[in-house]
Amino acid sequence: PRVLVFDSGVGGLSVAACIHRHLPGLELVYLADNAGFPYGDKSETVVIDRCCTLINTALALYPSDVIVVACNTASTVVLPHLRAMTKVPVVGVVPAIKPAAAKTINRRLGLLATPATVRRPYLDRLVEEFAGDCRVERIGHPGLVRWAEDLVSGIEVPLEGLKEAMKPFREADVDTVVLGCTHYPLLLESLKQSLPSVRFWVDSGEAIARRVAWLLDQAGQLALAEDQMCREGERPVIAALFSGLAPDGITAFMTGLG
Ligand code: DGN
Repeated sequence: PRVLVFDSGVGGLSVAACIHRHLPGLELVYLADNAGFPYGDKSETVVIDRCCTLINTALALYPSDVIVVACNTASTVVLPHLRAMTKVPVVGVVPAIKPAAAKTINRRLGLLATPATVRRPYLDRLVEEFAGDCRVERIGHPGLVRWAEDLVSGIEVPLEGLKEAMKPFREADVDTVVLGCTHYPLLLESLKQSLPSVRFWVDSGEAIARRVAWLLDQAGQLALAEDQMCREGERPVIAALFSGLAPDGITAFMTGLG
């Protein structure tokens, strides 16, 4: 079985890694809209258009059994549109407020996401439904995704800048932080240094991997996806597609998008 993992950039790799740990027999196709990065400052219409067009093109090249929108910012708006576009099951990612509310001891949560995710009404509903009696301090930071992208290119995270950005969490004395953007698990070591008093860091990777497993089980493909042996020595990511590049065969990725 094959799963298409989509994000605006490298953040979805944190999710792909989780899926691979759970389901080593899966083929993964990774699709990054690097020409459209970042999504945190784009309008809903632009994000919806780009996601649908790119995912449609990728599906034509690599028919997949499940689509994972490994981007919180996109998931807040695009899921109904994708589900109307294709019969392939779509898994979205939402900030893990419910598991965080189950962990926190002092009932103070920090929610770290992109500016777009933080201001969407969708997030208010999540907080209302799942945060219970917790106080939720939100940070919608415009720079963190860039720092995560840079880190993957070998550029160090500016620790002082990160400490400064995390000030509202220190002031609110949060003991649990929800990583509400798939880029942020890539920054975990630096985040821990900038907020040493935080006890729990919660992201959505495990929940997504479980959901993918459940969908494959429904389709009778779980045993194959879990198979440790069949792909030993093979690379799980069989293709990485970038909207800003046009290698042979995926020229369509550039058309009107790059
Ligand atoms: N990885 C995306 C998310 O989870 O929101 C980041 C989106 C972006 O491009 N800013």
